[in-house]
Amino acid sequence: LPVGERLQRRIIDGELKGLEDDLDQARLVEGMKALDIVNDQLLEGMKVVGELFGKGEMQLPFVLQSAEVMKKAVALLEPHMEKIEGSSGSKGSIVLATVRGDVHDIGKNLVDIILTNNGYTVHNIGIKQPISAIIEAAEQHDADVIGMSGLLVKSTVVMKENLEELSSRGLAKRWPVLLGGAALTRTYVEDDLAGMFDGEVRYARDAFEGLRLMEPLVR
Ligand code: B1M
Repeated sequence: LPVGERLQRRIIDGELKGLEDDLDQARLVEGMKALDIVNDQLLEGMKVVGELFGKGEMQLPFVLQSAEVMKKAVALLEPHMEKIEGSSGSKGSIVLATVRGDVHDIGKNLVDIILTNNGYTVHNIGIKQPISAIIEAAEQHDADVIGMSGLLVKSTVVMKENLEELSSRGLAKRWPVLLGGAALTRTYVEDDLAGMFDGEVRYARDAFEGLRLMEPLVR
């Protein structure tokens, strides 16, 4: 198999052994960029895992193994990702969390890496975070933006409740909110949620859209 397909296969099979060699080959021999490896190969593999799991053709412990390979691969690639060199100071800051009840953090951590490498300060407070903890962190760090991630359909409801909580505490105008995660849709965020929230809420389909949105959101 070509190395790209081999990497996809590793994610699907949860196969760690030889991962580093394949990543080196992809980068150094095939000349693939670290971020392209993530987007074009690793995430493609993860998509298949999600489909298999959704159809009941893959059991949870194997999904977990796939997630481990994904995490390891991202960690190995991270030092090779393009960074903005010599940018003095931070372009702004964000508190990043996976919402209450949700453990999925691969996407959130990818957002962390992309934003950090591009000059933003990221306070990544982890998974299963209630809105009270998110607000506390945003206050403590005087963050410019609140970022919430969640992959479960349930999490889209939690995000709505979180926005309501920000509103009821009079904090809706204090932080613009960036939302991302597979169960969200642009219409849900930009029509439904934006319609009920008296602050600013934006949807990012992927980490790069998150990066592009940071500049207008940091004020
Ligand atoms: Co779970 N899981 N999972 N899972 N899992 C999904 C989400 C699911 C769609 C799979 C399926 O059924 N096909 C399904 C949800 C169904 C639903 O809600 N309708 C599901 C389920 C059901 C569950 C459990 C309930 C299973 C169970 O226990 N029976 C359970 C949930 C536990 C909980 O949260 N309370 C569970 C557990 C797990 C594992 C622990 C095994 C593992 C997670 C490991 C980890 O994250 N540490 C896992 C995995 C790996 C997946 C799939 C297969 C892959 C997710 C992933 O990492 N994708 C997933 C299927 C799928 O998504 N297709 C699935 C790669 C990642 C880079 O993408 O996070 O979407 P993603 O991030 C993207 C964008 O969304 C965006 O940027 C990233 C790309 O650039 N983005 C942001 C994300 N956050 C952002 C924030 C931003 C901006 C952009 O700004 C703030």
